[in-house]
Amino acid sequence: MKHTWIAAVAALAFSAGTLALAHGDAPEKGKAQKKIISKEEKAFGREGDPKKVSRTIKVDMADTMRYSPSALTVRQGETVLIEAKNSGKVMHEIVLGTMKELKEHAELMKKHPGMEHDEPYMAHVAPGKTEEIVWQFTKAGEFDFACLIAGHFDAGMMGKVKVTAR
Ligand SMILES: [Cu+2]
Repeated sequence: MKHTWIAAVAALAFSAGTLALAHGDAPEKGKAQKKIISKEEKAFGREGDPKKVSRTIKVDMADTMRYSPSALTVRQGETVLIEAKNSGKVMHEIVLGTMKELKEHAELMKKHPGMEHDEPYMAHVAPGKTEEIVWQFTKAGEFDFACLIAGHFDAGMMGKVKVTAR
């Protein structure tokens, strides 16, 4: 009896190991672990260096299709860690961008609901989980963030980031 139990545990451990392998190079602990930082400048900034994070901003996502807070203020040049928590029971995401880009992206998501993408300015968060975005807001202005999962954007799951000039 004891042997059967040990065998079952070993089998479980083995399958867990295989699962981790199947995951490939998927980041396990969010973007903060990534070594190569993209130099690409977007209208709303660039990927941030985790070592230069000056502030952590917590954003909660709920099945009411709302973010809280839904309005963020950062200083131009500031690198922030956005900690996005999904308190809901369905998948949510937070995608930084300009309203124009986000609208286009949301339309694309409607046509291809299973579309997989991962960029430094977005985090897909499973129910009960927390994921991180490290972003440097290099330009002053008003930007947006939204959940582009089909139906969520249309339900108003969006927020604003105000970047104040330094
Ligand atoms: Cu959502």
